[in-house]
Amino acid sequence: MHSQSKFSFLSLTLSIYFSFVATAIAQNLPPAAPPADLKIWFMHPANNWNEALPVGNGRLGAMVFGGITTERLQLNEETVWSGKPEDFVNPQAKAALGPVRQLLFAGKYAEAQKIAQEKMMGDKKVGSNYQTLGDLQLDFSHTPTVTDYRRELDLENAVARTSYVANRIKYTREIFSSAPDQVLVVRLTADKPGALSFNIKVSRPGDKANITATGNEITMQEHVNNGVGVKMVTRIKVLNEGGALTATNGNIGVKEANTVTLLLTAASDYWGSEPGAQTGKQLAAAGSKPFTQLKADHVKDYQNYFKRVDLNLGITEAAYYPTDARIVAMQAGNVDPHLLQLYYQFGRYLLISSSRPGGLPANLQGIWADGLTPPWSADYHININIQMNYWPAELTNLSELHLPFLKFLEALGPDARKTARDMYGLKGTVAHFTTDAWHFTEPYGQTQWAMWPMGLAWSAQHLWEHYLFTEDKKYLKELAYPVMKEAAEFCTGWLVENPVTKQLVSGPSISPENQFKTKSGDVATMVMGPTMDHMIIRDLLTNTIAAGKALNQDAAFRKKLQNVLSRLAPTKIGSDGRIMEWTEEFAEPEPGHRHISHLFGLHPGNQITKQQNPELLAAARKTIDYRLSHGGGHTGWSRAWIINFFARLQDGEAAYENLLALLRKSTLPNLFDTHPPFQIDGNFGATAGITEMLLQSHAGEIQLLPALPKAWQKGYIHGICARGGFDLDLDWENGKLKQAKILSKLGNTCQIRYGDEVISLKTQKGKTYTLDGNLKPL
Ligand code: FUC
Repeated sequence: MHSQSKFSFLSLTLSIYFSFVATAIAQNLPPAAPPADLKIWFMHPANNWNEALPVGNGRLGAMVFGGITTERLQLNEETVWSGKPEDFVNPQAKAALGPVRQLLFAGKYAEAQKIAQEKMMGDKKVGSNYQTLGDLQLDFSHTPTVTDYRRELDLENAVARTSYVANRIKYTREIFSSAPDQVLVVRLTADKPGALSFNIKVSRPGDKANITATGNEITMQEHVNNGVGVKMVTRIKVLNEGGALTATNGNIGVKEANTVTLLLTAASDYWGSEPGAQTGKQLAAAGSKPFTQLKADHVKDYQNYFKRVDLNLGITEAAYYPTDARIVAMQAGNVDPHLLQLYYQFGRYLLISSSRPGGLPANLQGIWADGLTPPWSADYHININIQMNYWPAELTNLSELHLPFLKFLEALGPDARKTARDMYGLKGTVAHFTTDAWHFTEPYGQTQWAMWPMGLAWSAQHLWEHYLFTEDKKYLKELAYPVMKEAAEFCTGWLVENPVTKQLVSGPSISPENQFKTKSGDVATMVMGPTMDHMIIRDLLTNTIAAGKALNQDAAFRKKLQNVLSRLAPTKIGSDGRIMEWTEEFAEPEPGHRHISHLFGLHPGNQITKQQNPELLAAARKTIDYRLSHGGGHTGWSRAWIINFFARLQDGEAAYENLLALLRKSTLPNLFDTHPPFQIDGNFGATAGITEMLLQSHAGEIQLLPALPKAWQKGYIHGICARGGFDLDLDWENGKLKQAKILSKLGNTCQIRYGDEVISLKTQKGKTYTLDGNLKPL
C-alpha cells in the first residue's frame, strides 16, 4: 500500500513534468540517468537564470544556460563592485546616544525611535552593488531542432556539460572554472570534423564597456558605474583545432572548426593590481597548457575539497529523473532521499566554488549575480546571512574555505574602529546590519534593521569556531584574537546599567528586523536590552576569555570581561513559556517573523543545551513552534535556520519536515535557495543543518546521530568534523548507529555520546578509532 502510494505520487508528478517537456518526450528522449550520480541535470535549456547552472573557482564564475542556437554564460568576478569607501557616521549620533537610552528606559519607544532615525542613522550617499561581469554569447549556425538534449552540472568534477544531436552531429560543450589556472574554460566539440561554426560575443549591461577583438582574442574593459567602482578587464582567447577565425567589431567568428577551447580570464583593480596585465599573464599561462591538463588540474584541485565528505541517504526510482522533475515530484510528496543528498553536496559545491583563500567571502548570492543592481546589492548582510553562508565550512570539512570571511572581518577593522569612536565615543570595533566590499560599518536606512551594533560581534564567533576545529595557535594569535578582542572591547563600553535591574544591557538596539507593539499601541523596534544582543555578547566575551587563556595573554582584560559577563542581563522565559525576545512581553505584529534572533543561544550559539539548561531548551522549542504556527519559515534562510534549531533540539522528525519544506517551497529548479528571490544562505544553512542532524559537538561532547529522522533508516556520512580536531565516519542501519570511525587530528581526549551512552576517548594524533553501535571499541 505504502509503496503503491509512493509510485502514484511519482507518476502523477512526472506526468506534470512530462507535459512541459513534451517536445523532448515526443523525440523519444530517455529519462534515465545513472541513479547514484551527483548531477543536477535537465532535458531542456535554461528558460531563465534560475534554471541556469553555476560554475566557479571561488572568484570567477558563470551561470551556464545551455541554449541550443544561442549559448549564454552570464559571468561574474567577485570583485566587480560599484561604489567606493565612504564615511557616513551621523555627526549627531554621539550626542543623541544618552537621550535615546533614557527615553527607551522610560518606555518612550516612539520618541526614542524618532531621534535615533534622525540623529543616529548615517547618510550613505554612494550606492554600491556587486555587479555582473557581463555575458559571453555563442551563436551557432546549425539547426535549432535537436535530439538527445542534456544539460548537467556534475558535482563530482565541477564541470557543466551540454550535449545534443543536430543534423546527426553530436555537439558537446564542457565548462568549468579552474582555481589552479584562474581561468574559465569552455570546450566545444563535435563528433564530425569541421562541424563547429559559431560567433563569439561579449557584452555588459549599460553598453559602456570597451570591447575589441583582434586575432584570436577579445578584450572587454570598463570602469564600472561611470567611474565610481572598480576598473575591470575580461579577456577571451579562442583556440581552434581546424577551421578558421575572423575577428570583426569585437566579435570572433569560428568557421568549420573540429574543436574549440575558449579561455576567459577576468580581474579588477580591487586588490591593487593592474587588471590588464594580470589577466594577460593568466591567459598566456593557461593558453600554454593543453585542455586535458587544464581539466585534470581543475578536477584534482576541486576534488581535494569535495571528496572529503561522502553522504548516503539511500536511493529511490526518482533518482533516474531530471532534477526539475524531482523537485516537482517532491513537492507532490514523493520520497527522494537522494535529492537531499544532492542538495547537501550542492551546498558544499557552492562553497568550494565561491569562497577560496585569498578572495572575498561568499556574498548574498555567493559569486553569482546578474545585472548591475542585484537584490540587496548582493552585499554582505551580517545580521544572519553571511554568517549562515559559513555555517557548513568547519562541519563539512571545508575549514580553509572559512578564511575569506575571517580575513574580511579583519579588513573591517579600520572602518569599524572609526565607527565605534565617531558614532558612540567608544574604543574597539563595531559594525551594524550590513556591509559591502568597501567595508563600511555605519548604520543607514531604517532603525528597524540598521540600529543594531552587533554585526561584527556575531561574526567574531566564526573566528573562534575556526580555532575550535583546528586549534591553530598561530592563526589565533595573529588573526582571530586581535579581531575578537577589539569587538569585545566595544561591547564592554557599549553595555549600560539598567537603572531598575542594575544588570548590564545593550541598547539602543533591535531584535533583528522584528517589531513589537507598545502598550499605547504604537509599533516600535528599538529597546534597551534585546535578548539576541546579550546572547551574542555573552558568546563573544566567553570566547575572547578562552582565546586569551589559550594564548596566555591579557589576564587583566579577561578579568574585566568576566566581570561584565557576571552582570549581563540573563536570558528569560516569558509567562507563556517562550524565550523572551525583548525585556518586556510585548505583543508582536508579525508573530511568524523570519528572524528568530532570540534563539541565537540555541544555534549558532551553545548557551542553550540539554546538558546545561533543559528549561531554556523547552522554552526554545515553544518559541519555534509558535513562530511556525504563525507562518514562520517563509524565507529560504529562515527555514534553513529552523532545520538547525530542530537538530539542536534533537528532534530529527521536525528537522526533516523543515528540510522537506525547504526543498518544496524555497528551492529553485537549479537547486538554488530562494528567499525569494535567489539567496544562497539557505543552501549553506541547510547543508549545515543536515550535518547537525547527524553530528554535533557544541556542548562539550561529540554526539553521534543526535537527530536522525525515521526516513533515513540506513545510510552513512563520512568525513564530517567535530570541534577538538576530529573527522568522523558514521554508518547507521535500522535507524541506529552501526559504526563510528573517529580520526583524531590533534590527539585530544573527547567525550562521545550516542543516545544515553557516553564514553571518554583518549586519542593519539593521527590515529583512527572504530566503535560499534554501543560505542564499544572494534
Ligand atoms: C536580512 C533579512 C532579509 C534578507 C536580507 C538580505 O536583512 O531580514 O530577509 O535576507 O537580509
